[in-house]
Amino acid sequence: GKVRRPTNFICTISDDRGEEATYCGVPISEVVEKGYTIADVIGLLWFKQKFPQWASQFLDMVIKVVADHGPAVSGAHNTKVTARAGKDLMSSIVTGILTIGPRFGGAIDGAAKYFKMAKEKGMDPVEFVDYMKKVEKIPIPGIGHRIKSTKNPDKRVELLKNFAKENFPSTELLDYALEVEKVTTSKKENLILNVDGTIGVLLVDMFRALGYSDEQIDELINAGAFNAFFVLGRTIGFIGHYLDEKRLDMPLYRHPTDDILYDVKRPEGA
Ligand code: Q5B
Repeated sequence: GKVRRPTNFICTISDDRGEEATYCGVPISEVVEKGYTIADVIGLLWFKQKFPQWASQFLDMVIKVVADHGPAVSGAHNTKVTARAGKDLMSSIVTGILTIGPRFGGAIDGAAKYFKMAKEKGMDPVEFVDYMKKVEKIPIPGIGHRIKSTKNPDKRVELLKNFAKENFPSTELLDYALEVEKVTTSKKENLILNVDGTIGVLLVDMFRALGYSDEQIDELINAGAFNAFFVLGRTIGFIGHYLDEKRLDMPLYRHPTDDILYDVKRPEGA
């Protein structure tokens, strides 16, 4: 009889063998004809499900609000400098993407992980802040901002919070994070629940409401699935900054030497 040869790859998200490709079983023409949004496509290809409207609208909002935050942030800066060195689109935007991490844009997974852990362990907000300082010895992911503060609130955070309050079945982890924010902002006004933190805790609330177990949510966080929203969204901005540099035909960038503290000492004997 026929013997099935073991395959090298397994794919559970899309199929290109028929007349047209499908996203998790949904033909692309249906995706277009039925007006699926980008968030709906993400639902099919990242999470293998069709999100309810409230979740899809939330994810659309996440992508919109993280798409760009000006030229001064690490990723946009790198993209601009690389473009000005004459490099192509892909080379320029990857230098931006590679800056996304625990301090910049990539604190979403960390925020989800630590706030979720603290809530599950029943830590009160003061205890959590103390724990992060003394045990983990890291800044709380999702807390703090260079320019946003209680006096200069982040409009993006307000939009996300308001949407969740009006549309999510529950905002349990957001509510907890806001209690933590009260503790941190009492120490320093820029230690707000930032855009990464807000997205992180709200994604936990969203996936819980969609029926995911705690273990399944942890798996998503560990796989980097929450930071993926920032990577995807901010790439829109990086491409914009790359095209801006090309349009403006900007020359090679050289950093002004008066903005560098040169502290070079000749070693003894050299
Ligand atoms: N302190 C964001 O720091 C920043 C603390 C803290 C407890 C904290 C810092 C941080 C966690 C990572 C995070 C996402 C580096 C930020 C983003 C997207 C963006 C970016 C944009 C966009 C800012 C001064 C004092 C020290 C620290 C204490 C600071 N953070 N304590 N938990 N989390 N946050 N990143 O202001 O006693 O003086 O030694 O790492 O969530 O990336 O627009 O720019 O859309 O592009 O430079 O919005 O908060 O302050 O690090 O010098 O600390 O505050 O221990 O205390 P700063 P630092 P002390 S959103």
